[in-house]
Amino acid sequence: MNRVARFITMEGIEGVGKTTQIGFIGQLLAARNISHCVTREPGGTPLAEKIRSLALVADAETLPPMAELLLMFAARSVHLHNVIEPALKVGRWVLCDRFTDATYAYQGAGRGLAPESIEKLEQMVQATRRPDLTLLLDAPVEIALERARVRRAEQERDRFEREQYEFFKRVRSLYLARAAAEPQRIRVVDANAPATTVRMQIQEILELSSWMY
Ligand code: Z5A
Repeated sequence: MNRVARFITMEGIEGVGKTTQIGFIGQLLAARNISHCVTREPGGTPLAEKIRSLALVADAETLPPMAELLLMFAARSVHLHNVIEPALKVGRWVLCDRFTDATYAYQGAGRGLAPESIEKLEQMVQATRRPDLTLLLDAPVEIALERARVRRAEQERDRFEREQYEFFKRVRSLYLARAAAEPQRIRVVDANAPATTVRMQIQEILELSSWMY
């Protein structure tokens, strides 16, 4: 059967379990012989991964929020051109760990940049490309940060991982506001549950969609 290739993104604050669950979605698709690739932002190609390092690695020199925003869209432009669009064109589904909702959440709500600036870049870089489905894994900030932070010592944390509770609170609120504004595309998954329960919620969302059949 010829299914239309779908572009699915995973979002949420750090530590909610995006990386854990994206692998599971890949297994679900593979079980149905749906050709797909798993990728991430910022990054997903050798060049975009270099841009990721510029944006994430903590450095002595300040990276102004606008420069951070431009790096996110520079990486996205490379990723769209070299991975996402070619995959969708040949019928491969794309599972992407973060996309432009993260820009609204982190550079918009987190860093305080105007959403209008983000919208302009979104239009320029993506034209009409938007995710078909976004799974927003949601958990209280303190739970998610605790999960993420046991993994890395303070000096090994990147520029985002060094941010404080209030920053992630703003990021989470913006994600939830976007989900409320676009309930068809952005589906909220309760990630404050054991990984197997999160998995079941995701499976239900995907299996209820007609795309999988
Ligand atoms: N960023 C941005 O600012 N603007 C943009 O436009 C884009 C990104 C695209 C890198 O993202 C940074 O880029 C990100 C925002 C910024 N920084 N932050 N924060 P990333 O996705 O690469 O980094 P991350 O979000 O920090 O990933 P993460 O910490 O790996 O989180 P995760 O993928 O959501 O979680 P995980 O690795 O699957 O799980 C974390 C731990 O919790 C791990 O030990 C698991 O075994 C455990 N886990 C997972 N699920 C559960 C459940 N359900 N219960 C208990 N424990 C669990």
